[in-house]
Amino acid sequence: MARSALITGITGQDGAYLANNLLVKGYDVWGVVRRSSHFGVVDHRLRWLGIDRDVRFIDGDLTDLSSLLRAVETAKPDEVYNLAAQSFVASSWQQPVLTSTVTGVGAVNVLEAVRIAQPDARFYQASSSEMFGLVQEAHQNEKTPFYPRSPYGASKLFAHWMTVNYRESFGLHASSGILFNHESPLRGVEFVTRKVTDGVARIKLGFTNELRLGNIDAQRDWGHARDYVEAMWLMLQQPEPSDYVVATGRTTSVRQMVEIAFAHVGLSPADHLVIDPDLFRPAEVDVLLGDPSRAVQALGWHPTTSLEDMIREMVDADLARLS
Ligand code: NDP
Ligand code: GDR
Repeated sequence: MARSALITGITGQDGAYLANNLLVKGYDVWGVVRRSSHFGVVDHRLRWLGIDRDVRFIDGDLTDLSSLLRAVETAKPDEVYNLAAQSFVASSWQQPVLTSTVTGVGAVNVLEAVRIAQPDARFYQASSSEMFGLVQEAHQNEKTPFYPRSPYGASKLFAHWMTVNYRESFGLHASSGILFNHESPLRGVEFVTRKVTDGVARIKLGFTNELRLGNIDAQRDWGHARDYVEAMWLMLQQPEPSDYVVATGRTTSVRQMVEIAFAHVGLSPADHLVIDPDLFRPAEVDVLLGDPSRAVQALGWHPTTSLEDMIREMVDADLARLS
């Protein structure tokens, strides 16, 4: 019998790539979707990958434990991936209570649903490098102390520790992937890489002449979402649950990433880039650089896509979409 997986956040970037990955592996894939996402408004990512008809949807919301219990009872999943979140760091200062409720407490609702209705299921929590925040070590690994710098980071840290707690208290096979930034043509346009590739494509096609950004000195360890969802799956195939850092081991400034995107279409940022102080955050995570050694050694995982290739792929996808 085919194994089954339940994904929260299936309409997001990672949810779409993970669903695709699991379908290729032969899983029955179920997705929790918010009522507001229905009627083709948000499942465009699944359609882009050509899998919108291969996934079974269940109405639910991370803030509603009863809907999550029903989802778990219906799907009877072997694996549960909790990817749903208010995931945009900048918005988390404007909506701190919502972010805490969905990104933090929401994860506990999913853990509770699994514990009550399907305690043998394996559980994945989407933890984040934002938990490291104010970084005190050059490379961040599983032993690096946490110091979140936003309501989002603090909410993810709560969810992370609750995942560890459920593993140790109830014996759940609950793993947490501390994933560094990962992008793709399916990335939300509010995040900086996609904002840049979409903006560069618009400038190239003559729709606009400027691109407004905030702090371009921030540095991130950027990988491709397609590679990172494979790491999620690998974690749940291990006999013992654990926590893993998933990263490329290379950090690049926003400024350098912008240059790669403009160069791909033969333009220069100097002619189009505007720094907008309103886009700076109340507190910044200046530099992130992950050490994925444990994931490489224990999971046999490694990143396959360079930042340059990924940004070019994203610019080309945005040019095609806008044309
Ligand atoms: P997205 O923002 O693209 O997707 C978020 C998903 O969560 C969407 O499907 C959204 O549904 C869903 N969602 C939001 N609120 C609720 C709610 N109340 N109930 C149910 N579903 C909800 O995120 P990504 O795909 O980029 O990231 C996936 C996860 O990994 C997130 O938890 C994110 O915080 C985390 N993460 C991401 C990283 C990255 O670089 N991408 C790095 C580290 C961690 P809807 O379509 O209805 O809005
Ligand atoms: P991040 O991603 O906050 O790291 O969280 P984002 O792409 O939003 O920002 C990255 C860096 O770019 C700087 N920046 C800008 N960011 C945005 N969005 N828009 C701008 O105009 C802009 N100008 C400069 C930011 O200040 C920041 O330093 C992502 C999310 O996917 C989280 O859910 C996830 O947990 C982390 O990655 C790891």
